[in-house]
Amino acid sequence: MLLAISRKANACEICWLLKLRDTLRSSCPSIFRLVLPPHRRFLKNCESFSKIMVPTVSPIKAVSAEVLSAISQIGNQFAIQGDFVEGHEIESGHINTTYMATYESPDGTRQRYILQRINQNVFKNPLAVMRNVECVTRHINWKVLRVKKDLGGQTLNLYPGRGGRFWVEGPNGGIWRCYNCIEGCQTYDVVENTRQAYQAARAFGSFQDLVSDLSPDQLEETIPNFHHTPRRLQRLMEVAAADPCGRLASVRAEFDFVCQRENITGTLIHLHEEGKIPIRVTHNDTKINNVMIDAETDEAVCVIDLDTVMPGLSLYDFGDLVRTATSPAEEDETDLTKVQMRMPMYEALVEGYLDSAGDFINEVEVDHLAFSGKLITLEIGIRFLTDYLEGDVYFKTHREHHNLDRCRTQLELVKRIEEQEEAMIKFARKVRRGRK
Ligand code: GN1
Ligand code: MG
Repeated sequence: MLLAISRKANACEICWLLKLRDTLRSSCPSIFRLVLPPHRRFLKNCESFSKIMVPTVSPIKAVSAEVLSAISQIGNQFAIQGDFVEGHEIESGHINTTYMATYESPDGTRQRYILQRINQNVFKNPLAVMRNVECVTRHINWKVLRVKKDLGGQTLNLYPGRGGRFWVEGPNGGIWRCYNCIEGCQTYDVVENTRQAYQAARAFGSFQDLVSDLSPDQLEETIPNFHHTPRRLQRLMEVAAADPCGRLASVRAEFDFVCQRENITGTLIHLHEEGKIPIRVTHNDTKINNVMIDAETDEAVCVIDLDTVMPGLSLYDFGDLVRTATSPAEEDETDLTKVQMRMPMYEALVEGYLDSAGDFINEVEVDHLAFSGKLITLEIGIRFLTDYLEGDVYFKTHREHHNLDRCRTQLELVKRIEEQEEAMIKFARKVRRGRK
């Protein structure tokens, strides 16, 4: 409860909350333990960040009557019990279109479901995406049930369509699927405290652990070379050479920044080619808003957005956590002075990840945890810049120069990571040593 309140607190209220915490600690130690298990030191770290805490929860948007009717038609194609009562759009993610639909059973109980249309401009083979998602959710649910391995209480489930498959075709085409709604949870675009960072990293590490006995060959590469940073750079070069929208001149500084770092783009691919880091089943989109966090306890409950689950390098998964959890700035922040690499957040990520994935990742992977954050941040910066030069054809945009703003925050974060990379590497090694 304390943390739930603190999420919305202003600076004054935070002081009050911290005082309350101290009172609780001295007068009711048992409640204190209950409220803050088991990583108390993260609340301590949270104090130093209280000034820059920004609560951000995925916005829910009302929809037109026409869209509402389409949602109900699609929902009714799934084996959902009860009657459709309402629907909203969830404005999160740059790729798919997502709605939340509420159904009411005859006894009056209401249940919410997630209906999502796969973006076929991005996922050229949506049925392969569905096969991967089915394979991974089945594997995880089996383990949670039979082996009693759990990652946080709720798991992601696909609902069958009335035709028996786990997807249906929408009235205007498109492939739709239906998931259970993970209740009592929120997602965050910006991490508020180190406890959330620790939890998110532990959840993604647990996810990798849960699928570690699933052969990567079982999954299809739904977007070829998704995290092949040199190819991403090559694509940027091609688009820049053609400059279809005449925007290159205005982004010379960003373009040069990226080119100067060409020598690091192939590092992880080379380590893999040399046999030093293995291909595993990876999530490939581990941004912080892809983990559901319990609204009361700040514990990670479930990892979502399995569309890019594919064979990949686990470091790209850890790296995307660094990209999205260490900075207090939104991905599209225009005031670049707000972009920071907050060391305590990084430390919490390393601890959380090594707590759950530490048994199976190797020394070379540990040595590159910090580097992976820099690399994927550069890679996503390259992708936003490419899309900007191409005329915003891939990522959804909501304002002019949106992709350029996003690119700039990424490149700024690369700089901030470079400044602290040595200390970041040392920290990961220290934690690893301490656990041997
Ligand atoms: C896209 O839609 P969303 O936000 O889950 C993208 C990721 C990027 C991310 C950048 C399939 O993910 O690769 O890291 O935007 N997904 C795809 O925020 O390209
Ligand atoms: Mg995604």
